[in-house]
Amino acid sequence: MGNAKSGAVSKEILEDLKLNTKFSEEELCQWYENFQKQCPTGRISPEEFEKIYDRFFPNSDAKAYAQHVFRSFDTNDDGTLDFKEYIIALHMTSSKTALKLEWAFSLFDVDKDGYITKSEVKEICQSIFKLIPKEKQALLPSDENTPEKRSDKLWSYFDKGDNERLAEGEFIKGVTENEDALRLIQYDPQN
Ligand SMILES: [Ca+2]
Ligand SMILES: [Ca+2]
Repeated sequence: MGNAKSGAVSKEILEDLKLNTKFSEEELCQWYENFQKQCPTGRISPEEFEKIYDRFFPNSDAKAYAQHVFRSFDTNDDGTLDFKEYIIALHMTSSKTALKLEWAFSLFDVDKDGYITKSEVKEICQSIFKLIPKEKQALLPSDENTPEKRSDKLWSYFDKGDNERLAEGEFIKGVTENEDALRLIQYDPQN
């Protein structure tokens, strides 16, 4: 413990992650050790990330959703997740109490232009819908039981025309003020 060994996580990244996540230094070092074992290259590819999601959603098709999540955490746009991006992802998605809304915004902002359009909402709703096992899809209310209906319903909470777009503040305000909207931007397998 505490000895700087080759291959250890850099002090700079460690300090940064301690500041920006709920993880302690010990936890982060443990994560790093696991990360290096599973990813000797130090980079997670989209395919590896999809496999992680497959394990969480064995009864549904998580591929499209995993690709969107991957994109939202690949902050430097190099097509891989490094340790820092991976830990931020873990921190954002493992939070049980509140979904991190800034992250949710970046998930929906598919082309990363700082706004969410109705077609982006539709694209993410389609990937969320695929996370829902077939038998649970059958139990959905009639205004949410297709990806199109789900995205129309979600979009209606933001009071925007079909060709208008949502800024981050408007998105966060909309889902904070409306429980239904908050529920529709995610899929919780426990429910
Ligand atoms: Ca990256
Ligand atoms: Ca956008």
